Amino acid sequence: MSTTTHDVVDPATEQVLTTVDLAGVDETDAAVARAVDVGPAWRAVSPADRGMLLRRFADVVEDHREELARLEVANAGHTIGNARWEAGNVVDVLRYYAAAPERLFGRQIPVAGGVDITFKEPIGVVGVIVPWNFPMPIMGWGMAPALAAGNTVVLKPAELTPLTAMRIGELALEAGIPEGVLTVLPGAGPVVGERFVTHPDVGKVCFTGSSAVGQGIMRGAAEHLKRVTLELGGKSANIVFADADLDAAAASAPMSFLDNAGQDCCARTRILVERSVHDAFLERFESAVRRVVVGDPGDEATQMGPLVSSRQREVVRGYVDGGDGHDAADVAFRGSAPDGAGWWYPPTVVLPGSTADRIWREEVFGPVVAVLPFEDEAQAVAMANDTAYGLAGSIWTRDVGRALRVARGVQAGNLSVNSHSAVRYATPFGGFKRSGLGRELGPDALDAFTEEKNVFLATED
Ligand code: TXE
Repeated sequence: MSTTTHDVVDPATEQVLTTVDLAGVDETDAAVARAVDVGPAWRAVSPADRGMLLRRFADVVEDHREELARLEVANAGHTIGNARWEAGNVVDVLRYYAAAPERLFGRQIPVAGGVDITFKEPIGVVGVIVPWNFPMPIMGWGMAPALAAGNTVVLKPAELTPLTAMRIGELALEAGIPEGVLTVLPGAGPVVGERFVTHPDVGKVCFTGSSAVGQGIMRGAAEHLKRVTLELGGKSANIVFADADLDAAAASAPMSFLDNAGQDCCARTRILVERSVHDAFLERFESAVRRVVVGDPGDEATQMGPLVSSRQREVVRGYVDGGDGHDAADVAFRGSAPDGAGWWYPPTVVLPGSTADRIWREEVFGPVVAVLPFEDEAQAVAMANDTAYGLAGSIWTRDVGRALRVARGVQAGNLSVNSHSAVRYATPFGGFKRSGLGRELGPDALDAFTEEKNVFLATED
């Protein structure tokens, strides 16, 4: 029985949308037990039929795309345009991995005395822990490859944003995914999430969230030698060289840190500009930032909505205004934000005194970007790498050789040249250094949700 509930709030209005029962340890254990029970039957579904079920799941999500998008606008404050993309991303990811059950190829390896073959076996029960910043896509990235590979899944959405995950869980049943194969379990991180880590029948934990909690999960997983994938924070660089198309670089830079109100692990929150074009870039960038439409996330014209919670807004304010022994940041200019109810925060551009400033080094997770000049290519790469994180980054230049050199030099998992695009379902996504461990999406995720088994068959006496 649930002992606690959580009020789910619309961040644009501060109105309570609904109250959700939070699972406890007993309910988590029951969901894991069910996932163990149905595992053999799910693995016994033929590869073609498992693919067909995932395709049908994608179709049902697609049929409910607008409903899911509207739900995310209300629950997370995402703009309607983004929320439609996010629901569509679940569809795309399910369709991409629907092809996988029939393509989980092993290998035949030449050896003496017999035949050696490998199989990609499911791990068993996978616990997926989802954060509040991208509830739908991150749910899809965990569950789709896990299910395709024959695992069963227990998934915990974030306390703040459980509604779309709960609805997608219902749609899975509607699509014919057998009961217990995917269980969505709203609950508190330190209760349900932690139980995934300690439960002996959960073979793998797939976590996206803060570095601090990720570290705790890895520590706990070490106790049980449990498999983990960790997708943590970022402080990604947007490097603008003097030979770049400056208009394009300046026009695209605002949404590279303002998308999802900056609550994006790939947000390009450090802009490095070659000194000779620093002022010209800043001038163009300022007018682009001021033009960003911040407001009602349900309005088609809106580009940026509110922050997810008042707590998150306090965190962001703290970084900009200082306090608790920290200096205030030097704000160069700001965009606009509505007054009144809702956890609004304006797009904010700061000019740090040096790379030692807190705002240059730490993940703010809000609509705040810091800009610093650099002298040459070597310094740009050194500055980009002078961070504990290594998730994403952008390089703006017309010189192809430089683009590749710098891309190879920056220690991050996902780099884009003359673009800020970081996520494609067919390509690997994940971080270097403290941004995480392992890769999601693309073919790599199938390896992350399978164990490779080697079988030797003797053919000689
Ligand atoms: O994350 P938490 P929070 C960063 C971002 C943000 C900060 C804090 O900088 O400001 O983290 O956000 C579950 N065992 N990112 O506090 O707590 C929790 O219930 C197991 C970056 O919301 O890490 C939720 O489902 N699970 C990030 C999920 O972990 C636990 C996205 C994430 O919550 C747990 C989110 C525990 N002990 C925040 N404690 C990204 N990489 O994009 C919490 N959880």
